Amino acid sequence: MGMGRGSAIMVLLLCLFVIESEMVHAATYRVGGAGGWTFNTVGWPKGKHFRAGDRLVFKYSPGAHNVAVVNKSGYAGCKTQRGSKVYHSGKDQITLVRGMNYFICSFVGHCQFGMKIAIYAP
Ligand SMILES: *[C@@H]1O[C@H](CO)[C@@H](O)[C@H](O)[C@H]1NC(C)=O
Ligand SMILES: [Cu+2]
Repeated sequence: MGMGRGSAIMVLLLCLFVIESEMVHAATYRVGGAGGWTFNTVGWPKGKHFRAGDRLVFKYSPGAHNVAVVNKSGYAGCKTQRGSKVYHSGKDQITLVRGMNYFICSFVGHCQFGMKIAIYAP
């Protein structure tokens, strides 16, 4: 008893639909908008609806800033933890993981001047 040609096509279409809807959800954001990754970016995520798999692009002058991936306490206390992943190319692309994502600039004082973002990605 085999599948009819019609059902095979239906299954194929369903697969394509599932793959495509996952791709459609992945968006790319330039952190900080036109100004890029700089001071007072802390409010930038507000009002945006991120999803796990979305990509953030951090644009800044390399050497002047960086991007450190930290946890909640690192974010709150502006501390880059030992073992944190630190990006410094000036054009860093980071994919959001499910849950909370915290990023700070680890140059002295920058995080305190709002160079930090916290993003929830369901
Ligand atoms: C964050 O990371 C530090 C260093 O690894 C750890 O001591 C601390 O418990 C972590 N905090 C949270 C809220 O996960
Ligand atoms: Cu900085």
